[in-house]
Amino acid sequence: MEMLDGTVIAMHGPLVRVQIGGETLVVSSRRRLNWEGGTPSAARLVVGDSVTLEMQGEDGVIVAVHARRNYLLRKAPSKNRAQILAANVDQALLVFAAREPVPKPGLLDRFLVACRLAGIDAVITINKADQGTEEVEEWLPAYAHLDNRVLLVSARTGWGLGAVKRMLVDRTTLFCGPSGAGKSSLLNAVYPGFRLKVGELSESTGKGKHTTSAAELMPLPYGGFVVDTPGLREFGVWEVTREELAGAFPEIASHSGECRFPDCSHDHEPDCAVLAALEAGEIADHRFKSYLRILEEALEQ
Ligand SMILES: Nc1nc2c(ncn2[C@@H]2O[C@H](COP(=O)(O)OP(=O)(O)OP(=O)(O)O)[C@@H](O)[C@H]2O)c(=O)[nH]1
Ligand SMILES: [Mg+2]
Ligand SMILES: [Zn+2]
Repeated sequence: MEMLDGTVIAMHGPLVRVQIGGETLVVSSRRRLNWEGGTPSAARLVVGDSVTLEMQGEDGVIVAVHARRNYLLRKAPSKNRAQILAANVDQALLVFAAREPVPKPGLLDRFLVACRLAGIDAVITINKADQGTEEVEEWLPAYAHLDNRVLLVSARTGWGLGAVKRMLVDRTTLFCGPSGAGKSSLLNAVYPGFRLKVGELSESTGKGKHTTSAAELMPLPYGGFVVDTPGLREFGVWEVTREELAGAFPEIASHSGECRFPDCSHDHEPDCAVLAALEAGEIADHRFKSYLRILEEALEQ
């Protein structure tokens, strides 16, 4: 029996598209997969998984999944389980529009927390800079002091795309963000050969219409891979402890050692250094609100 290694590039229901060397194959997978890194709680194959196939002539079946280097997960919408968005990525470009669809810093904060928990570098990418950046300028400066890169770009005019292209070389990059932010447009702009479908915004709501329907891993001609993903309306952070959450907000973490109580939740406790920093304007209000909301949801879970 010939065994081959490959990478999952797309999921089609029960069928899996796998890249093996220069070829792609659509195969099925064994019901009982050998999860080499230990069986994960959401034991499903995702884009980016590295797998072993048992070949029978031209046909193959996935028998094993190599240990994941990392994976980005969220709470599945309206269900109490985790959903893995992709595995084995080097970085995530969190794509938001400058004006339309209206960028929500609260959603950005959730992506940032999830990336940090997953050990994936996150790059804040504000697209549609051609629409004007007045609105994002109200809250974007709060991110300049964190350890994430911030890019302002326009898929339409090509502005700022040199920096994006340079980041992508020889790495695997996940593009994620709300529907209509321009993830597929950005990918087409960095490499027109992708010819990805791009959608209009809804006239009544100004939101995207979920044009990209499934995650897909694609090779770049100059080295590296990108993953286009469907727009996410919401992002629940899955199973985070209070300490982990505070650690995922660098401006909170840098003060939390000075609170009176070692298990301070930075919510109401006396002599809380984080609340003092908030009061002093060292922590942005909207970032602190994000922290409290995610904390509240984590306690409910
Ligand atoms: N003005 C302007 N419009 C843009 C820009 N980039 C994308 N758009 C428009 O935004 C709309 C949505 O773009 P898409 O690339 O489909 O957005 P998406 O993030 O892939 O959306 P989903 O696949 O639904 O998640 C399209 O009408 C694009 O033409 C830009 O830089 N400037
Ligand atoms: Mg798209
Ligand atoms: Zn505190």
